[in-house]
Amino acid sequence: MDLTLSETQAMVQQTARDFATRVIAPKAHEIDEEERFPFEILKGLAELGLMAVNVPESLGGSGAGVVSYALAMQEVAHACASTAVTMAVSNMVGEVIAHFGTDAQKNVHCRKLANGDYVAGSFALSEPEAGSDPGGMRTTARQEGDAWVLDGAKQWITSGAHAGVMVVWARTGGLELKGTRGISCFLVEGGAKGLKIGRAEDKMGLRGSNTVPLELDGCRGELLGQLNGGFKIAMMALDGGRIGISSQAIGIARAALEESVRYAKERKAFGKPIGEFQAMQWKLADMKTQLDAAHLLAMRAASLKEAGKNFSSEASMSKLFASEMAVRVCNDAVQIHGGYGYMREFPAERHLRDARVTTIYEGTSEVQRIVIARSTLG
Ligand code: COS
Repeated sequence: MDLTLSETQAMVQQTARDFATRVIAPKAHEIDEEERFPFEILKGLAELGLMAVNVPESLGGSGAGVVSYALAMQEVAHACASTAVTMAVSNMVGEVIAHFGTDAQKNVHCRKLANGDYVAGSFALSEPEAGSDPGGMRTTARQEGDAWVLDGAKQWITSGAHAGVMVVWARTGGLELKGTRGISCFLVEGGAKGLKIGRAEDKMGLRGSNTVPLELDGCRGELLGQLNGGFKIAMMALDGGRIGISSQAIGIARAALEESVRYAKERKAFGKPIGEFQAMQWKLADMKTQLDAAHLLAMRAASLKEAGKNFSSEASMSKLFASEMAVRVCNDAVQIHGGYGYMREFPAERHLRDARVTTIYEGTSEVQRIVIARSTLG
């Protein structure tokens, strides 16, 4: 098995790493502290082609593939997890539109997501009473002439207040199409009439990302993909999205490990650096091993998707392992830093808060286990 990166993959990784180190990392603390949406950084990411990494070049994207996307996501998350989730959702929205949109939809929205005309894209599936079970959604859409009109509420929508375009799911089926079968997918433009943005959530982590509830009150949308075929679009998008969140978790955990190593070499106790104690060495060894295992799972899922093979269960394994690994590794990083690890001044505290949601969004660990178990049982 050859794990060597292609020229394109190595270049995308290096481009993302340079920008993350030079521009994003120095601002990460302030973005978190001030809950500041990083407009200027997102513009910079778009200029580097990182807001549509796996969208074809013919639609304005980078066409660099899924492995490149996963590597870029790791680098950005290593610097700032809030910026990374905004980038992840925008990339996912660009891919969904590139895959299911009409030529007109693709040409407008993919290009604007890729070139930064849209600062971000949003993915509006969850509702106040339908998160893990999107088949239970209540938002409806009805046709009025050529247009579709949506009514309902969406919850926890990343970048909702700033998105140029959102993919929004709603019920279109009659009584005979209950559950997952009667759901369609729509494109709603930012600022559309009838789209009301609620107050930004006050979150534990990812405080620089924007998370809002939406109210759809006679909101106009355009059908994306087939009528009543929306649930599959959501599932396919989330399969790919889970590779992005795995990579985000890996990036956060890698930052936590690197800071732990630095601290373990500098901090002295009982007359020597704490890194010379076996208690610290074993912790660092476990952190590194889990991190590399998560990276390999992410690379496998990304390679399968890139090769056009089935990757749903592998993406779930990757997301399950990487997100839970990140919480453990970031928790260990706080422990290694001792009292300082609990202080806002040290990044270890932010990493733990940022990592925590990765076991929840884009499918909880419990949902990932459902997907993996179904595929294992056949
Ligand atoms: N790709 C394509 N199609 C898929 C699919 C996938 N990965 N997973 C399921 N489908 C299809 C099924 O084949 C089925 O099609 P038919 O109606 O033609 O038989 C349909 O979708 C319904 O599938 P299923 O019966 O498995 O749906 P469930 O309601 O049992 O849901 C889970 C399955 C739990 C896996 C799904 O609801 C899920 O992923 N939930 C989490 C949602 C999530 O991640 N939310 C976070 C939102 S973003 S923060």
